[in-house]
Amino acid sequence: MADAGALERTRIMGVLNVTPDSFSDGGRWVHPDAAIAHGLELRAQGADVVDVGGESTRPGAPRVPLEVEQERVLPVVRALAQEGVVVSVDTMNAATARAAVEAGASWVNDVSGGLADPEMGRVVSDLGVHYVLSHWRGPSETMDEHAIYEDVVAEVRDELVERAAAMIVWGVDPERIVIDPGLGFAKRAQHNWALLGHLGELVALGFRVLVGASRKRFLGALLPSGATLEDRDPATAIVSALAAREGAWGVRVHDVASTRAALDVAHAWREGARG
Ligand code: PMM
Repeated sequence: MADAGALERTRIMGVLNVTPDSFSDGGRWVHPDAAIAHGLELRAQGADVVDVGGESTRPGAPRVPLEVEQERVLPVVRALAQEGVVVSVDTMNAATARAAVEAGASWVNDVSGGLADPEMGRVVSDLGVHYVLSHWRGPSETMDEHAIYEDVVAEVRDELVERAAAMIVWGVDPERIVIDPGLGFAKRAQHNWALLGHLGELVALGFRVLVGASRKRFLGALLPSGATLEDRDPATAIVSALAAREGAWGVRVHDVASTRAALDVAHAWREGARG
């Protein structure tokens, strides 16, 4: 069969939360040296981008002052970028996005899709960086109240398109936008599964799509009671493989090694289908 060119590999964004209270890894990487070492480990395991966050978004989490967020993330962003790691900053704050890019980040991952800070569009456009825009309906403190949908797939799709259009009006290059269904953000388990089951409808919009299912509660609900957060990693890896099959551009995960293996299988499988 004629070679149609190499298949694109699904990218891995490794999670590095420099917070005392993230649901999945809170407290483990608060010290900058530990965070930097873990960021390097994520890259060694196969992360294409390391996503550094200083504000927990677990349900009910309070907002963190800007200075605290920046004290947490900037030294880690700077050190990892100096080591040649491709760094993303996970922030809803335009000032933190700007400071992190000045420290070497080349991605801004904004779970609020530009809704939390009206300056975000201007800053991302100015900086010319890649921008992950997630579906969001309000801060973590109150997001569960907004998990009300008649047709979750259509509503999330339309709200993402609206936010992407707003970013493009600010001057953000559409090629630099990655959309994300924001699993768990104002969504119950059935909403997350509907969005995953219809992921192709987001991919069909033409933007790159990122999926962040890693270790989330809706995966834990499939496991026996007493299962730990790490016990959710095999389910996360399977989501990664299935998301790749649906055409996702990338996945955001805590355990890079298991997702790397799952994506390698998915890639070989797709190559096999072309032979
Ligand atoms: N989820 C969390 C944080 N940041 N960013 C993106 N783009 N997508 C997500 O689903 C997402 C995110 C939730 O918290 P975690 O950092 O502990 O996974």
